Amino acid sequence: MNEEQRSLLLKSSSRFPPPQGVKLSYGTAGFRADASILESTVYRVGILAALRSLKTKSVIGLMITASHNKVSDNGVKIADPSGGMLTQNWEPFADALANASDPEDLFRLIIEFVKKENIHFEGACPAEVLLGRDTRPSGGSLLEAAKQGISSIVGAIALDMGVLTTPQLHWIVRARNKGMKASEVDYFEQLSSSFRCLMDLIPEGSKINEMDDKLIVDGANGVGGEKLAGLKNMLNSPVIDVRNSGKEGGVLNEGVGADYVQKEKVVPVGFGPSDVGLRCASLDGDADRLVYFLVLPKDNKIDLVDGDKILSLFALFVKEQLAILNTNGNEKINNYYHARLGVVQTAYANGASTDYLKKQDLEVLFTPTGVKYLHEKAAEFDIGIYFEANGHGTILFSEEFLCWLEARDNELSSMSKGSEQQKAASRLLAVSKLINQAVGDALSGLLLVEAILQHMGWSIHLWNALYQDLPSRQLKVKVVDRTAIVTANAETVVVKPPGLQEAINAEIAKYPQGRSFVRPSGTEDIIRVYAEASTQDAADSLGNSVARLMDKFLGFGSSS
Ligand code: NG1
Ligand code: ZN
Repeated sequence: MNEEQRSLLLKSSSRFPPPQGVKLSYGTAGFRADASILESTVYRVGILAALRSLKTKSVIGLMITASHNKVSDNGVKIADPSGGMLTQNWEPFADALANASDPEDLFRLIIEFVKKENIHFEGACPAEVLLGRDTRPSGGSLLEAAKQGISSIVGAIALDMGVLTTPQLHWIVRARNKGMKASEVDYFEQLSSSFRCLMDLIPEGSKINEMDDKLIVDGANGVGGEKLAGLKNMLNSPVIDVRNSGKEGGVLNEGVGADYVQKEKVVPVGFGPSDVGLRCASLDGDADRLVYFLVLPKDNKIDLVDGDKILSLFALFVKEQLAILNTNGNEKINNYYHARLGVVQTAYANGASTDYLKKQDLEVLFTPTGVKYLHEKAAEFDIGIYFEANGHGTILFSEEFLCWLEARDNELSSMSKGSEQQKAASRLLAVSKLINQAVGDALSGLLLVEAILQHMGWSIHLWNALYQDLPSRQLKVKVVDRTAIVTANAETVVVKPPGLQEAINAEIAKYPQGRSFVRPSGTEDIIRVYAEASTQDAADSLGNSVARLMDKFLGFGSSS
């Protein structure tokens, strides 16, 4: 590293002192905190993004968002060259960088890391970082901090992409690195054209009635509502009514949004008795989560159609198309590709969904919470479908399978255009273009749900009736030190502190179909308790008993 670089880093970092007495952690989804203390962190993540770009000789994304969290929070995370999350190997460096106490300390860490990773500053290819942010008011000043961080690496370029959903930025980064067209307009064009392709391939006779053509979407007063409003103009159907778009004066994620709807199981602000029975959906603040719901006639309650049910719908459709592709009438065909289809869930998946998926003969796997783990597992399949119950998920297609599928689609188009097999091949190709291959994306997920419902001729009621969720309860418990809990087996078993798992087991044994687990949150300073049982009262009671065990084993706090 030359003298110019050294003095640039030391000088710019002195303008971004870290907050005192705060320990920051990259966690499961980047850094998150009250926006007022984040400038230094975002500046430092800017440096990291530029270094990552130098290391990978690729374009890197930096997204400023705190997703479903309150409007006064903000956060920052990195999109790797593939459009996926930052490689886990770099997370310890991110933590160290964010917590470095002064410019000298920061500089020393960078020097050591650059050496270890063999990063060259004078390479032919300058660092390039694409910046995106959600609609939070703090986004503008944090974006400036990110730019300062990036430009403290000599020659690095920061490109402000403006206000985007998180999945849009990931999509753009992926497309740029694949040499494809990669603007926001290209994103919208790809989504809308593959959606129209799926709609054109809907089997005759599976038209659903007019009332079911309407979809009402809660945009969480965030970026998703605004983007959906643009996207819907490129589609002929369904009729999409966007509420809580952020333009009506509501507050981001306050009484609205996918997280609120999923966790509280009540209607979001702006929905009410006149929506009973209609198909409704909710996005989170940065539009990487999607849940559907039905408004019930009483008490602002809803019937939640969560990520597990979206996963089930996708898995059924993909399985059906694969079956059509691989048979001709009753006979198996010669040009056959045994595509491995897998579905990936976490312990938060409702037990009824897992039972249902297994009964459909699907291979179901579990990973710890955190999209990066699910994504990695799903990528092991030819078609890997993953979803968290909270509505974050997507479908990944392997390059090898896509290559075969394209060739097969061409072959079938010339031999037997319009045959069932050819249509199945075209549908799967359209799905691979519609659904975001980089991360879970509420907008592309929503269009795929809509296309599949039309294809099946299903109302939301029929979809919801695939299986009935077991009643569940989630609680948060504040404890002295959440890291005192150590888990194993995809977070289903506590290994530390000793005796806690036995105590949880004893509670579970009291309830028919009881299941409960606890884990430290990766995004909040709390322990999460999950409980499931045959009735809501039983699930509540099991959850409360396990929450009390947290107090007993980990020191006093308060459950909520
Ligand atoms: P934590 O706080 O680690 O539980 C939450 C979600 C995750 C994931 C991350 C990132 C639940 C129970 N947990 O993580 O699934 O979405 O946020 O946003 O919903
Ligand atoms: Zn989100």
